[in-house]
Amino acid sequence: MSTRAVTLNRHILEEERLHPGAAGELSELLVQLGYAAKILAREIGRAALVGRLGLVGEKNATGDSQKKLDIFANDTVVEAFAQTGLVAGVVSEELDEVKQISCEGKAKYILCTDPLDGSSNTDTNGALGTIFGIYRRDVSCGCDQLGDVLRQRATPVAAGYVMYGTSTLLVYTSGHGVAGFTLDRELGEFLLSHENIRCPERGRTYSANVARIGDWHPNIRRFIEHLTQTDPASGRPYSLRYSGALVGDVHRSLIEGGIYFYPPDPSHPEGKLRLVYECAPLAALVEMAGGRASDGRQRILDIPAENIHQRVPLVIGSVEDVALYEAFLRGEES
Ligand code: AFP
Repeated sequence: MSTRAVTLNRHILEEERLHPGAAGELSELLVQLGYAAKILAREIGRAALVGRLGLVGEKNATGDSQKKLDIFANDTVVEAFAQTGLVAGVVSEELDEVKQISCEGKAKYILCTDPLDGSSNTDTNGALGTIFGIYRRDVSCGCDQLGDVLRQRATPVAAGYVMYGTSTLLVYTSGHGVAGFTLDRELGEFLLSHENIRCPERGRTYSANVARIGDWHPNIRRFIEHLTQTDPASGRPYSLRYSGALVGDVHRSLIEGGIYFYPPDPSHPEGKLRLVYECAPLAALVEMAGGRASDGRQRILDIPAENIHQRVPLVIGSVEDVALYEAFLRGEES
């Protein structure tokens, strides 16, 4: 192992130097995120050995049956951030309300997180992830207005995901490009493995739960027909890849190009994915890497959050593929 390898913590400190006047608080939060990710990587890896697979028998705020790992992941991430004293509140898929942590002046941040994305994959060893967005709060706003930050269409000051797959990857941005780190389990360190990630402008794969195609807008069906027609000159047909975990499908699009979409349907009239802790953090990251993210019509980061568990349609990935989806949806393409 070369000592020239860049650890996550060193990268965070180098990024901090790019923020004149930074006090190191955001860095401290990102270091804690890395720590929580290591714990989750270990526990997810041995969940079947320690009775941590399966359901807890409860439902979360958005009606999903909670898995034991959902609860463990939520407690691990919340605890890791709470102990810094820098977080005023946490918005989580597993918490009905904003969890107020501290009202002190130094608690300048709000964490929005999906602690375990793709939890329907837990018992089948499929891809899993953790999504996070860190927002700065206006400390003049009292603690009971934490949600206000989200209504201001704030863009996260840092965002990213952890992907628990064949290896454990942490991909993040704090405003200066997107970088990816692979967990070296022996060393217990996240090491820089993907420097300055740029999302290819076009891909060759699409990710969507096409079992629902009959419920989608006819223009979306035309978009899929277009993608699946054979035309080597335009790189078609695209292949279908759907992991059941947004993080897994967005990661593929970020690295190889491609598009993920989850349109509205009768059982999800607003879309399925949650704006504040799934879509907005990933939109901030993908845009930073040159990609695009919208609800099919409006940029995700321009959508004000009316409530913390608000759902929106999502299309995200390569800039040309997402733009084409939007053009089809408007009926400009056929
Ligand atoms: P869970 O985290 O509740 O498993 O949901 C996963 C998810 O939010 C996203 O990660 C997937 O892409 C999508 O939902 C899968 O939804 P369908 O099962 O309806 O395709």
